[in-house]
Amino acid sequence: MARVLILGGDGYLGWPTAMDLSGKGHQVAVADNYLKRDLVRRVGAKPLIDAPDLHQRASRWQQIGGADIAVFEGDLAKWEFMADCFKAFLPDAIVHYAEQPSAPFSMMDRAAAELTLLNNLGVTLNLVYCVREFAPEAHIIKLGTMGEYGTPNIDIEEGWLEVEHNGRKAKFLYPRQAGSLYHTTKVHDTDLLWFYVRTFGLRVTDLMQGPVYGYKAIDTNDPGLLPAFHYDEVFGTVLNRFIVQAAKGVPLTVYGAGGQTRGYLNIIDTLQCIRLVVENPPPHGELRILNQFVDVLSVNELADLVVAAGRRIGFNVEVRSYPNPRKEMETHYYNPKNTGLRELGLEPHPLSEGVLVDMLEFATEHRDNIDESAIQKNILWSG
Ligand code: USQ
Repeated sequence: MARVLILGGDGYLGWPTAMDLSGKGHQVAVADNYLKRDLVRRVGAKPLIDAPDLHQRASRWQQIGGADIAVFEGDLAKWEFMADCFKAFLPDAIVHYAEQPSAPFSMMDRAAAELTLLNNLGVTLNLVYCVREFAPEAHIIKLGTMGEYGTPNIDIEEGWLEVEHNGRKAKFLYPRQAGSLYHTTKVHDTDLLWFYVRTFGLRVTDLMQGPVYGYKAIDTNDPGLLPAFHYDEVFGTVLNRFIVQAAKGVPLTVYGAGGQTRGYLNIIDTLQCIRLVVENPPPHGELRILNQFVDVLSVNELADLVVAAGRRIGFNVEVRSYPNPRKEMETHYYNPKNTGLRELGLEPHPLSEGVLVDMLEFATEHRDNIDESAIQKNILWSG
């Protein structure tokens, strides 16, 4: 059993990861400064249901029989705070979610771009040095994104590409061309980690994750333990947004032609992937890159699935094409590999009508909380 420190433990994925690992017998600590809550407020949005703070959630977890989850509140971009967390907890593994996670937020204006760049890279650099100074055996598990690769016109490999040039061969990081400043900071993270793996001999897993959907990560109906579920334009991922739009009776917001294709996964599978990676660390001096998604779908296909699931429960879901606020290819080749996590033992939960109906029922139950004005604010990539 490992001592796992979760950076960004308050987020949509951070808190569920904490409960899941704790429930499986690992000793868990979470660290966060509630930056995302603050940014969500700043853009005039809120989650579908309010999430209690980390101390409250950790004590609810204990009340339902969970083990102690240690809570550190503070800014991980500040060296002293992260160093104190490490000295107090001495982790065997660190799951790094502590980044500004929204592509639209990073494209809002100069100040948002600066916050995204400085926070995301600052936390990653502090993490590298904390591991070197206080926990040199520890395994860094970094959440990257499939968006690092962009949408190239060739197959997407798992992190690396063999190149043959003028009769000689070498292996490089797969070429990256991100589509937002947020995604670009993830590219920078990967470069930074690869540099320090080569230089300090760290052991790192960099997970290229696609957009996540779902509201229920572990088997509890306690609303205080559910993930913070966002549906606004800035912090909601596309399928979670479509579900809330369908529950509210507003048309689904398909951007442009809707042929944009990504690799999606249920939050349940995110937790499974993290657990498998925690329990199977790579050797020192290795940067292991794994593509973390289950279903490859276009935005149009997602919308069609939500329409069909809605019909099953008597909803008449409308779909509308909006002028695309982003700069991205709207029809493109997309063939990413994802064998690494299956080899580690991932048992995927593909997207099904049953899952969509369950999500629609959840959103409908909280329909009165849906703020229609947060759904579409039109943050233009071009400024
Ligand atoms: N989209 C729509 N309508 C909407 C919202 C999105 O058509 O109302 C489209 C977008 O244009 C895009 C696709 O759906 O083509 C996915 O958008 P998204 O907002 O679900 O995903 P993205 O902005 O790429 O970011 C999300 C998470 C981020 C994570 C990333 C994985 O916010 O933290 O890294 O998914 S990935 O997309 O693979 O890079």
